[in-house]
Amino acid sequence: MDLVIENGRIVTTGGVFDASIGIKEGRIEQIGGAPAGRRHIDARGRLILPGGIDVHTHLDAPSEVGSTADDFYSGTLAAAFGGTTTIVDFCAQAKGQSLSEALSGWHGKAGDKAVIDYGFHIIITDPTEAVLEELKTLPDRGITSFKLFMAYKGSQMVDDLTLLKTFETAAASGAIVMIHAENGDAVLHLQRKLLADGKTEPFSHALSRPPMTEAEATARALMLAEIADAPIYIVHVTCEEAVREVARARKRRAGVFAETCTHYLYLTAEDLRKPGFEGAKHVLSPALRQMSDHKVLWRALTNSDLQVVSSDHASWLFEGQKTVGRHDFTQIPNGGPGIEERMTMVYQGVVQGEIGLERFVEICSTNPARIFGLTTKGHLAPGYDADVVIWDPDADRKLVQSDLHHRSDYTHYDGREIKGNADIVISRGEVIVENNAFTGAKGRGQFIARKKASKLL
Ligand code: DUC
Ligand code: ZN
Ligand code: ZN
Repeated sequence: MDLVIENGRIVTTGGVFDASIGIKEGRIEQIGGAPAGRRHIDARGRLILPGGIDVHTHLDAPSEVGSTADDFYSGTLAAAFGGTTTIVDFCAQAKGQSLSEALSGWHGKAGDKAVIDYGFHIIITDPTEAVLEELKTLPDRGITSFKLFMAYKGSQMVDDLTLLKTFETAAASGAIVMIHAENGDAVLHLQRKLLADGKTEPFSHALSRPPMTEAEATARALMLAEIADAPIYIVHVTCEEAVREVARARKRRAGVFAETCTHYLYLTAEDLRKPGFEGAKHVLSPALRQMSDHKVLWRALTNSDLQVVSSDHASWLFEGQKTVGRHDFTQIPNGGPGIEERMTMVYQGVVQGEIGLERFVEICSTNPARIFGLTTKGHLAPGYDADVVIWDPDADRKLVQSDLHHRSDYTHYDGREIKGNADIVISRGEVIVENNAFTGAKGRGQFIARKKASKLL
């Protein structure tokens, strides 16, 4: 073997057990027994997890206030330190661009920078007939998921007919459609009323996007997908009202999936009231909700109404990007960092008794791999990529901005006392994080052409 991990406690969706892992040529060769190898890592007292898979990131994403702070180097570096070994990033089509042009742009951003493996979803912002035709060719190129927005009227928002046509194309070509579910008309109407009343501060963001704007769009998207008999994945579910719609749809049919994001498990709308305009750091869409929703989300993650936790890492700087909206909350770029914090913060759910260890790896790694066609990732078994995290379950530490590796100028969780740490991170058999240092190389990450959804669901 090239590498042997011994004395650790392996965590998979199927159970927790003590065994050695033998790794050869980037893959898991053997689990159990006493393999011999060129290097042995003693994982005594630590957990061995499949590397985290974050299927919702926005690296090097352009906007009117400039690009996100993290490119594919800093973003994937931060991911690795947090125990994530694969991301699926959103490649965003610019208006007038073909999907091929958009994708070659994203390949260019990632190719010589990513330190972990990556795939792309495509965000369709300009759904012309030609683009919808081109969409059919993407699954054969390893792009097996398409994202549409039901919000942001006048820019990315698409109408119901586009939703329906895209669902049909996805179903026929082996892709899954990811939906940002908020009623864009209702949000725009509420934004205008709030601004007319002089309510310009960050808290108005939550008032302009109440839970029903999310629940209505969620229900509509789920039913349109059902009409087209297509698989669907609702991104960033935040609240009880939307979870209820997902749960109802999952009872009706297969192929319905949904995620929440780390911040919706810990932050509330009250965070938008922070003084000094700091509430803008937490302007995320959909908006932050109430403490009671945290419980609902944890419960949904436990009973499988929700299957994934993603970071939705969109690292707009506070200084110079978020502050553009100082006098108008609608101008604050939506999103925040979290790629490095995700695994640790979800692990706090294990510490607090919200979820078990098996469920932790399932929602952070195994399920995202299964839903998005990463067939060699997300599990620890012979034949799988040796993407492995040696996790110290007992590490006590404080999560602070200065320790993180992202280029964002803040973290949502600054100062929180936490437990657990990704001690050693291994990507395709190579140790890339050890002793709190990066030991890999810039650009070592590989593009993963994902398998078609129809083969998996
Ligand atoms: N949707 C996302 O998925 N990320 C950031 C902002 C948004 O609206
Ligand atoms: Zn979104
Ligand atoms: Zn996002």
